[in-house]
Amino acid sequence: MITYYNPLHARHHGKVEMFRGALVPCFEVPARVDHVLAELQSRQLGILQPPFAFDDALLARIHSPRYLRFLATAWDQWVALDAANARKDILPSVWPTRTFRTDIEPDNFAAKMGLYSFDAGTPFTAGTWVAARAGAHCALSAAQRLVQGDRAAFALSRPPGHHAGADFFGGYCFLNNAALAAQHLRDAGMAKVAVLDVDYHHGNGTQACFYDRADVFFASIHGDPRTEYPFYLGHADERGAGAGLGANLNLPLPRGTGFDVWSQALDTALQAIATFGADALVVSLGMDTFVGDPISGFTLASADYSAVGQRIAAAGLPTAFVFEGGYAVAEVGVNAVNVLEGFVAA
Ligand code: SP5
Ligand code: ZN
Repeated sequence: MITYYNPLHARHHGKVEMFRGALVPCFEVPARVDHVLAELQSRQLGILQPPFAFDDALLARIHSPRYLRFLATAWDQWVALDAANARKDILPSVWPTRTFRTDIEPDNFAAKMGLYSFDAGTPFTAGTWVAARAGAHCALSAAQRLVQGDRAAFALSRPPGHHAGADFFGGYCFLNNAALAAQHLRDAGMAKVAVLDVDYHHGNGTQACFYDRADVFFASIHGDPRTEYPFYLGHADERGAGAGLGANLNLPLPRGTGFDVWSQALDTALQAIATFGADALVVSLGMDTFVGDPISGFTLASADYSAVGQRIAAAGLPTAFVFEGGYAVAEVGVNAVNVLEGFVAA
C-alpha cells in the first residue's frame, strides 16, 4: 500500500499537557509514528512515497483563513512576546465560552490562543505548524492516490487531526487531515464520500466540518462522551442537520467495551456507509481502542486489528487510511499495521 509518511512529524514535539491540575508529559509523542514506520518496513507492507505538491489553498477548503493565518504565525508571535518563550511550549489558558464574542480576533496573544482552541492538553510548539502542514499534505496525497485509481493508501503522520475543526485546535490536533482528504475526494469528482472514525475519541472536528452536508457521511465509534473526552459532542442523537440530516452516525460505547460489541458497531457503521452509497472511504485510524492504551477505555487486542482491516476491506471501497490517536507507544506499530495487513489480505 502506498504510504505517505510525514518526515517532518517530529518537529511537533510537545513537552507537557494539563491533566488534573498539573502539567504531565505529553502522550502524543514522535515515537508513535516511528513505531508504525518500523513495523511497515519490517513487514514490507508500506511503499513510501513523497507527498504530491499541493497548494496551501486546499487547506482553506476545510479551515478558515484567519485560523490558518494564526497557526502559521503563532510561534513567531509567542517568541516576539519574550525571547525566553522559545524554550517553552504554548498552552492556552482562557477561552470564549457561551455569551462571549468570537467574531473579533483579539490582539492579545493568549486571547487568540483561546479563541482558536478548546483544551489545555494540546501544546503548540516551534515545529507544530511545519509538522501539521506536511501531515495534511500526506492526507491529501493519500486521497489523490484514490483519485488516480488505487484501492487504498495510508497517510502516516502526526499530529493527528480529527478533533480539529474549521477554526480550532485541541485533542492533540491542529489540521483535520481526514476532513481534508474527504473534501479533496469530493473536489476531485467523487459524488459521495464517507469518513469512518475508529479512534477511541469522538471525531468532533470531522463531524462539525460535515454536519450539515449530504455529500459526506460521518460515522464514529467511540467512548461515550458522557464520560470520555472530548465530552461535549458524540452522542447518538447527533444525526446531522439540514441537508445533512441522516448523514451523521455516532455509536458511543461504554468504557470497558471489548471487540465483540465494538465489532458489531463497526458492522453497523459499515452497513450505514453502504446504504449511503459512498464512492470512497476515509478511515480515521486511531489505535487508542487497544486494551493497553494509557488514556482510553476499550479492550481490543492486537489480533483484533487484523479483523478490523478485513471488515473495512469487505466494504469494497477505495480507502484512504489516516493515522490518528493511539498512545500505547510500543504496540501502536503492530496494531496499526495489523489493520493495514488485514485490509490488504482480504
Ligand atoms: C487524537 C486523540 O486521540 N486525541 C485524544 C486527546 C485526549 N486528550 C485528553 C487526555 C486526557 C488524559 N486522561 C488521562 C487518564 C489517565 N488515566
Ligand atoms: Zn483518540
